[in-house]
Amino acid sequence: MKTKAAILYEPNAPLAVEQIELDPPGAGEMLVQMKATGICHSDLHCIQGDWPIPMPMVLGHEGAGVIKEVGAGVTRFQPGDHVILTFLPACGHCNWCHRGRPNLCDLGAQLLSGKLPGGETRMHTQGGDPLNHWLFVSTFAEYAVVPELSAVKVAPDVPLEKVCLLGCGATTGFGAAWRTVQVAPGDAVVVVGAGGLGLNTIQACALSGASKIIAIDVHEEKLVLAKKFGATHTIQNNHDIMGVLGQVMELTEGVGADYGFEVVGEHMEETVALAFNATAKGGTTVIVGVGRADAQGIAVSPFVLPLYAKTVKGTLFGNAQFKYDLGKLVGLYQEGKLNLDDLVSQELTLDQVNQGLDDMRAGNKVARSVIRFD
Ligand code: CXF
Ligand code: ZN
Repeated sequence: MKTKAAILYEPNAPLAVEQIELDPPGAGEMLVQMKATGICHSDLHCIQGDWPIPMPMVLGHEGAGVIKEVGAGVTRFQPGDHVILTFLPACGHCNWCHRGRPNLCDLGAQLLSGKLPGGETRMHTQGGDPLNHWLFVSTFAEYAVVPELSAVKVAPDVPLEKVCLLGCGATTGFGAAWRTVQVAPGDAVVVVGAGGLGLNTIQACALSGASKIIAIDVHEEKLVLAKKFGATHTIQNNHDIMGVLGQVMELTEGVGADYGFEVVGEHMEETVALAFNATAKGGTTVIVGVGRADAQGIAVSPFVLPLYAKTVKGTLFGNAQFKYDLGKLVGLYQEGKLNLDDLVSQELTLDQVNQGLDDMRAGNKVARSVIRFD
């Protein structure tokens, strides 16, 4: 069949929105009609040439839609089911899935390959050249062929244009506070970066009863949003690291935060240093943002770490138990306890995808842009 998709042909080029050819789903795969997809910073990393990915590639990985067709052997889904697509699959039977670490599923090793888990490509240009898949889901397209392992079913009344954010950013942000560490009532936290991920870490900390939630961002507009999501204090990062840290210390009676979250993923030398140095002795720094493949962070100091008994943790998809957590997060959204609505700064069409990417590059304009397909 033919479908419209946004293709990255070369680094730093605008995405080309074109008609492509889509093959029918193979074994274990499904054809999904996309209803909505968020634009995530990781799509921008691909465009900037930050990661080793094959091109041309159809980007997008924070989608939700309706199943139109299932391939051989798919029994857990049927046409008509509404699904959120997750940027990671979980096979359920590898070592990591068995150990309760689905975010580390062995299939992840193929995520950047441009192929589906079976090693095949279902997308082609009109001329018949293969197009690479992004994270198995390539959601910047009206229709996509995806592995069933990348889908989580939701009830038909759940607004897909909001819960699509749970396919990557929102769950990552929540998982950082709830699954990677367990923020507890009365804790003090610092969140460096109040964008599409950081706002979710902030609201998860607020829901956990953290008493001080200090949001740090370079953009004033983001700090206003941070307050809306539960930040108790905000600090504008003017790149005077010592000055910013001084303010954190003042707000925490000279102690620092129990948890310091880095949720930026760009210019990480500064933001990682901020999150780490804002963390109190005995506390934990959580690196949520993913930088360039060659990004340098801070030194793992065998003096500072033991002397202050600090822990530094990385987290992928928030270390979420995502097949379970997505249902819970959808439930919290439906109960009005989880704010996804204010994360969506604007809705766009697929033809406007480059505008959405530009707005993300600007840094101060949007938390999330969501592309809607109807
Ligand atoms: C990223 C994490 C690093 C690999 C590519 C996807 N997560 C989502 O945005
Ligand atoms: Zn993402």
